[in-house]
Amino acid sequence: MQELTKIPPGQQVVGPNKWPVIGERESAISSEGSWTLSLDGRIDAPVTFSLEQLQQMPQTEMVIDIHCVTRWSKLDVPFKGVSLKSLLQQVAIEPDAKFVSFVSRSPRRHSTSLPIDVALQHDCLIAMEAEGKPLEFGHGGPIRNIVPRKYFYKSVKWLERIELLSEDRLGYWEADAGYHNLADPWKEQRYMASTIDRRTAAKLIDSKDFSNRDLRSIDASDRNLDGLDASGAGLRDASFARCSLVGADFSNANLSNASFVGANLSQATFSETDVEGADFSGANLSSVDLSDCSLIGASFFKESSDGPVSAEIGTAVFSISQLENLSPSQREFVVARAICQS
Ligand SMILES: Nc1nc2c(c(=O)[nH]1)N[C@H]1C(S)=C(S)[C@@H](COP(=O)(O)O)O[C@H]1N2
Ligand SMILES: [Mo]
Repeated sequence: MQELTKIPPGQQVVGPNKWPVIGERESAISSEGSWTLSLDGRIDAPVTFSLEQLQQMPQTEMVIDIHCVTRWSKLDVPFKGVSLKSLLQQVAIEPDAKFVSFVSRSPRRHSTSLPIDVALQHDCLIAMEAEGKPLEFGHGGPIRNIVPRKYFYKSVKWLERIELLSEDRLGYWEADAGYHNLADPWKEQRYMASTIDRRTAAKLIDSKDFSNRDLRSIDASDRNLDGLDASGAGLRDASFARCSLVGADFSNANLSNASFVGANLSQATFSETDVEGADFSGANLSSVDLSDCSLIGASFFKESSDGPVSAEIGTAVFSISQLENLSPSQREFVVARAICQS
């Protein structure tokens, strides 16, 4: 029972020794040259530390639960590094500094931000080790920040700059994908409110054309949307609950965290579609090919108070390698029923 209380609502625990890589990939990041970490912005005299200097500072160990917004969690992961607090104690912060932005050494200058007091309350760790080993490059090594008790998008990989700001500057996922700036997994603060008003949403739903539009968090539930064109659409957090979507085209769409609960998706197209964290419980997936979709954190059944709600997946196609990224119980469900290709 105690383990259950560690899992925030809507999250599932990954299999043992599994740690998915999310967002930017190591292949896009340069590991050339030495790694440094700068503290600048609203600071009297900016400083730059080398990796070796950081390694020689007093190290803090911390065990945290990782909760990704795409609904996977990895519990009890030990990290080691320098506390943000101890780094900030080494510089003279200007009185108007209120926010801290963690900036990544990556092509898109990935970043995320927190109010300074929140960052300190949450015991942010500038981590250089995970699970007793130097942090792997794929997981943001040699230096990443770790923010306990927030969704994991607040924990920037390949950290090279800590910038103090007088006003907040939204991070990459927050500005680009509408991720919630507060990111509390216990309150399910996954996305900001939808940006589309009801009238625009209703018009688009009538036209059955969502192609290449950004319609994050749209509520399209309980509709007949047979033949919908949603190719290339941004549909994170969208609700298609109980819709009829026969033959709909979702190719190249982003359906991260979308709800298809009880929807009829027979013969819909999911080609290179991102369905991370999407909920297909109770959906009809007859003849649907999900073999090249990103499935991290997706679910195909859930237990409800009225018993299990299962997707119909007898004729759906999955690829074995993608199934690795489901939680163990979801994977078992799919493997026992669907067509699984290597
Ligand atoms: N530089 C950088 N940091 C990032 C991201 C990213 O795309 N780029 N993605 C964030 C998200 S959404 C998550 S869930 C975690 C994933 O970390 P992991 O790949 O080590 O699991 O990194 C976070 N930090
Ligand atoms: Mo994430």
